Amino acid sequence: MEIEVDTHSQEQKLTRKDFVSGQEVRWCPGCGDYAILAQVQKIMPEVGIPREKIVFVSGIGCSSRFPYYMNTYGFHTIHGRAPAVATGLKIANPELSVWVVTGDGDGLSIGAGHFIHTLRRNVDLNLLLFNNRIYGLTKGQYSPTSEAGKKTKSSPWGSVERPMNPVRLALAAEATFVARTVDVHIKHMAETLLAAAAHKGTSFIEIYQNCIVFNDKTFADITERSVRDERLLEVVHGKPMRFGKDNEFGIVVRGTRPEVVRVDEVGEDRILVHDSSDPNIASLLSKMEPPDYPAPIGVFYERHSPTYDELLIRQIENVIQNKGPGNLQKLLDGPSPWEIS
Ligand SMILES: Cc1ncc(C[n+]2csc(CCOP(=O)(O)OP(=O)(O)O)c2C)c(N)n1
Ligand code: SF4
Repeated sequence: MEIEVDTHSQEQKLTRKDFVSGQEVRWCPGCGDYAILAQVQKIMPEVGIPREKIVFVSGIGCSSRFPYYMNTYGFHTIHGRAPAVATGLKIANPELSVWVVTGDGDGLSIGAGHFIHTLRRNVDLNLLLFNNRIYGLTKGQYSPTSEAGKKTKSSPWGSVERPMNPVRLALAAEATFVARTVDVHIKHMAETLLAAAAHKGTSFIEIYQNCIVFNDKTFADITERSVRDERLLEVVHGKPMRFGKDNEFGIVVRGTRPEVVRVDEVGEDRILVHDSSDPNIASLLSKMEPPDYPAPIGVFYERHSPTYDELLIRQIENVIQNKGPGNLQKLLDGPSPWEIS
């Protein structure tokens, strides 16, 4: 895809509009994808990377139409394979800021292997998973994140599968940045996207996204304005985990289990303080799900580790320094070729 070039010099501060492509947006009216697109376009000037050094890579699905709508480089690849293509891009051109956009079907069904290994390798890219708990593009089949019992065209009597929790999967894959946000909570989404952009290594964000046509209101019980304060727990590093309209509730840990309490009954000192460098806290948060707990959003976990691209490029440089640039033909010819007879 070509960037629509204008006469903006790089010194000139870009705005949200500079990241809007001329492509007609083809999502259904009211789809949560619009809000995500708007926030990504909004934060890009703040990320401060020139457009020609940014690339959005996607697989297949409604969410995967995303690169068309960004006035950056883009690559609409094949189903589930966006992380593999993005890894290649980053290694070939480490100067690029690489973003992967995937859905719960694209990233966690056909693409589950690529998803896990990208996180495990800590490739320096940003991975946004639009979770609408359904296959949108193919008109409403259940996905790996659909709730048990979900009735769809491919599960007419209800899904008998247990849903996957993408945050738990990312933590288990040793991801170095794991976060969750919500399409309707735009301020939170923008902050989370900026935190992901600042992270070196794979940053993973699960974004709860409403598919108004095939799975409307799937997250309404936690995201509707009237219940949001009581059902969402916004975790911030260094801050006590409190929620509720007047922050009247909090999380304490008894033994190994989190528990919801009234802050005035136990005292502020007992409330668990979020530490995003602590994998145990991240694990505990990842297991907290409604109706027993509020749904946590924010940066669950972040640690700094060498990235795959960095290590690989350094290794290649070292080998070239010690052994010379190599000869591909010589490699293909020997040392032990054989002929098929
Ligand atoms: C190899 C292959 N298998 C299956 C499909 C059909 N297919 C297209 S998109 C999709 C799932 C999309 O769901 P999701 O990733 O959740 O994206 P959404 O459309 O909900 O944004 C499937 C199964 C395909 N295009 N290619
Ligand atoms: S089918 Fe669902 S996910 Fe796809 S564009 Fe329409 S509302 Fe969005």
